[in-house]
Amino acid sequence: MSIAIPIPSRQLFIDGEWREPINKKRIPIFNPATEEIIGDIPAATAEDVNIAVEAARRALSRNRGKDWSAASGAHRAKYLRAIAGKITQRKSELAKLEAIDSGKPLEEAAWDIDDVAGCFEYYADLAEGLDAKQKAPVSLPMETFKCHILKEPIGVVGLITPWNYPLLMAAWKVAPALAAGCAAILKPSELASITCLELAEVCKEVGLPPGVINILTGLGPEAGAPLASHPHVDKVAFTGSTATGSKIMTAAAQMVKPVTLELGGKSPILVFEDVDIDKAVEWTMFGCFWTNGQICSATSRLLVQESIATEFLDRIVKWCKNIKISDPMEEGCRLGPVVSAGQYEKVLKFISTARSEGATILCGGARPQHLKKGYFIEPAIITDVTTSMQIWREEVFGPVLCVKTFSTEKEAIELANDTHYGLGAAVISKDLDRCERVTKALQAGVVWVNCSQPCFCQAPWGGNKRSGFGRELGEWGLDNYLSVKQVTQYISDDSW
Ligand code: TXE
Repeated sequence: MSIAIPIPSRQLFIDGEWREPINKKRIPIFNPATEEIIGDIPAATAEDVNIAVEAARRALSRNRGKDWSAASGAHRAKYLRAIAGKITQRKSELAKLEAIDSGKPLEEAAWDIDDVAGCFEYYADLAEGLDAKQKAPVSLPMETFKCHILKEPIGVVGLITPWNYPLLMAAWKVAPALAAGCAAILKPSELASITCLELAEVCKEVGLPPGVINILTGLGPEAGAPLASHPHVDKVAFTGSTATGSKIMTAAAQMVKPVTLELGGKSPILVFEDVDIDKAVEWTMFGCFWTNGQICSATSRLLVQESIATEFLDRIVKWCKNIKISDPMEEGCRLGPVVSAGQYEKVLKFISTARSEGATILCGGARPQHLKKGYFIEPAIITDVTTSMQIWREEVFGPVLCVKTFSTEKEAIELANDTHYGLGAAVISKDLDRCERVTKALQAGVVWVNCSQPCFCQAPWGGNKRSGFGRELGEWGLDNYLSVKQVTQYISDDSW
């Protein structure tokens, strides 16, 4: 039972206007719950990217940037608040579009839209605060010189985002970029772009100056690659796979332009024997299966202490068997389909490889019997895993949890850090001293203690190792889009 909602038909958003792509091509949109085509989006190519970059540069030079980059932070904050207001007004519709497009349960999509509005509000506050931070003095060891710093927008920025949190990942980049006074070109994922095109409509409605935000939908190699390598794009921020992140970094390196990369993960959750089992089960399940397991920080490797392993596994298997898997628009849905046919095949292949390598699929890992169509996969719990198996080492990005047991804290930490990735990690224990020790030992950019996945736009987000570098959100997110200028003045008694 799918709730019908009209899918808006949009064009590319360039220089404050809707424009057909130069080659007039469009990409079909699939509803992952029904496998039906429900609309299409424009397919930008390098020519459209060039036009958008020119528009963004004009936005920064128009009136010498006075209406945007050289305006006060307080001026820009008004637009950010207006965007937040419009998003909140359209929350119900945007959440439905997000659920239909990405497959995430409607309830979760509605939380995302709240977070999107909250992110724009938060960066409006930071934009206002930016004015007071200008001309911050730097103390020098010589009185004959004085020094201060100016924080200036970095320029035109290319923002390339994924499909798991389509509008929220866009907000994490667009809001701080605009707060800083940059002009942006956003390239959302071709697998889920609908709400990002609605963001364009919102920006048009609030009267954002033309060219300040340009939104180009299209394929990665055709629209994303020319954006990343464009000589007049001053910075690139990317969230997505490690393989694509590496390509973007290579392209940026040719121009010596800065990048921030938020890439894949294989995050562990460490459950010690002293836990409250009910709470530990809830956080483990939420950490792994929220957004259908398609979260870069999903705690997809469970490390559970031997003494409670049997009971814990029984409990999580029961939880998996009772979860409501359905069309994301259905009330009470906890697990929808994965995003696409490609992702569906990829996840099933991971599971069959794990089986052939000797792992045990304790439950799930196949299409639920009651759903004949759609990219649905029952949540899988996988045991008898070795550290050399693909399922232990590589990001699956689907409803799959692999499990290993440990006997000591030292062993748990070693297993947790046995990965090329370093995005998230969680530790669950009543012993807070232990939590602190383990937190320090974990190689991850985000550590959750007695929880997994809560995320606040005030706190820094990002990873280590092959999960990327740079931090989004909080003040760190704003700094991504600011350039620091040193101004040093010679103070002399001489007349000159
Ligand atoms: O990712 P891509 P895909 C992981 C997850 C998933 C896998 C593949 O494991 O199974 O990546 O998903 C754009 N130059 N994550 O193929 O390719 C692309 O159009 C410039 C983790 O969707 O990384 C999209 O806008 N851009 C992740 C964006 O990059 C290019 C979230 C992400 O797509 C490009 C999503 C190119 N050459 C997937 N090629 C996370 N960290 O949250 C593609 N793109």
